[in-house]
Amino acid sequence: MVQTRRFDTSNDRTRSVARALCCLAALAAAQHVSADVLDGSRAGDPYGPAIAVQQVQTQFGDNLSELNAAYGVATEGAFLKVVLTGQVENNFNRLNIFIDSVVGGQSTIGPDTNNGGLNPPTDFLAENYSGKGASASENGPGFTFDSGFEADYAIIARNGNFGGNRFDLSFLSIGNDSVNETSNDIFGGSLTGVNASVGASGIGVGYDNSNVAGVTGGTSAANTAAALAVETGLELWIPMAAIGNPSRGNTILISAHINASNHDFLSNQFLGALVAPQGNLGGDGAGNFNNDVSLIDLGSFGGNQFFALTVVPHCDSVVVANAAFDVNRTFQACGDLTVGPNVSLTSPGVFGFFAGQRISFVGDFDTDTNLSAGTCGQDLCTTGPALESSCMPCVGDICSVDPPCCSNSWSDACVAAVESVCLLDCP
Ligand SMILES: [Ca+2]
Ligand SMILES: [Ca+2]
Ligand SMILES: [Ca+2]
Ligand SMILES: [Ca+2]
Repeated sequence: MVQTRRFDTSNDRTRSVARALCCLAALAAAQHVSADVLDGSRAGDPYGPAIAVQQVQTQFGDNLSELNAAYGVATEGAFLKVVLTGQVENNFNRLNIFIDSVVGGQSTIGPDTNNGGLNPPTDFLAENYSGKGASASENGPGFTFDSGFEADYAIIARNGNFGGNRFDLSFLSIGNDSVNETSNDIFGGSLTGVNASVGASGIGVGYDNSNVAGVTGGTSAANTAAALAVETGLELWIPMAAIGNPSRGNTILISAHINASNHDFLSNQFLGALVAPQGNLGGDGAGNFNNDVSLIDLGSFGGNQFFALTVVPHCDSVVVANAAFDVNRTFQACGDLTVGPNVSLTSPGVFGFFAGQRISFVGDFDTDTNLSAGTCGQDLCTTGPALESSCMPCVGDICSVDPPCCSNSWSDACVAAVESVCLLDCP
C-alpha cells in the first residue's frame, strides 16, 4: 500500500516560489520574441525533423507538383503549424490536406448535402471523392483512407492565372457541413505570399514555390536526402480552435496529396508517401482517367498515407491538474507552472517542478515522493539577462550547447533554443 504525505497548500490562496521577484525590472524590459515565421518555409523554424518524407518521384511535374516532406507542431490552445515542402503547379491543381483531429469523421468520403450526404459542397470535393453528383460517375464506394484515419476537416490549396495570378484556399468540415470556407486570391494578385488570417477560421497561409530540387520526375524511388533538403513550400498555421481544439497528448493525423484541378485525377505525390515504384493513381488506381476518385482505397496501397503529430502543451503557462502520476516526471513551464488541484504523485518516482517565472500550488496535492523545484527569474520565451543553468533542466540543456545563454544574455538564439533544444513551444 502506498503511503501518501499530504501537502496542505490551502484552497484559498496559491503559493509561489518567488525567486522571480529579484528580476522584475528585467522582466519589464523583456521583449517578446517569436521564434517561427509564417513565410512558406521551414528555414529557421523550430519544427524539428521531418514527420514524413517522399518515397516516390513525381509524375505530376518535377518542381511543378511535388511533395517532398512534412514538418509540423501542434500546440494545445494555439496552432497546428505544418510545412509541406515542394509545390503545387500553377494550373489550379489541388493540394488537398485532410485532417483527423477529433473523434468521428469519415474514413470513406461521402456525398455532399446536395447529393444526399453530410459534407459541404465546397469546391466539388465531396462530389468527386464520393462519386455522387453531376461532376462524378459513381465509379466506386468513395475515396477511402488507410485504417485508423477518419477525416474531420480538409484544406484545398490551389493557384494559377484566371483573370490574374491568384492563390485560393478552401477549408471544409468532413462528416458534417459546419465549415464551408473559400477564400480567393489570398495573396492579392500573386501566386505566392503570406496571409496571416484566411477565412472565418483565421488560417495563416504562406506559400513559396521557389523549390528547384527535391524529388525528380518519374515513378521510381525518390532520393529521400534530396527531398529532406527542401525548405520551401506551403506553410499553414491552423488555429486549434478551427479543428476541434484537440488537447495535449491527443494525436492529429494528416493525409496530404496532389490532385488535378477537378479533384478527379490523383498524382503519386502523397504524404505519408506511397511505396515506389508508383505512378499516378488517376481515378482508378492504375493511372486512368475515371471522372472521379471514388474507387481509390488507400488501404490497398502499401504503407500509411497519413502522418501523425502529438498535441503538446504550450510552455508559457502550464497547468498540471486532476491527474495521478506514478513514474518519474519533470514538469517545465517557460513562464508559469500551476500544480493542482487534485494532483497525486506516488512512488516510485522523483518529480520536478520548474518554471521560468513562477510555480503556484492550487489546493492540496498528495505525494510520497521526492520533489525538486526551481524558477529562473524570467520567462524563457523572452529575452533578458543570462540565466543560471541549474534553474531548470531546459536552461541547462540550452546552455550546454550555447554557453552564452548562461554567461552573457538570454538572447533571441536562446529563446529559439527553447523550441529547438527543449521541444517546448513558445507563444
Ligand atoms: Ca516558416
Ligand atoms: Ca523536384
Ligand atoms: Ca476524426
Ligand atoms: Ca495505404
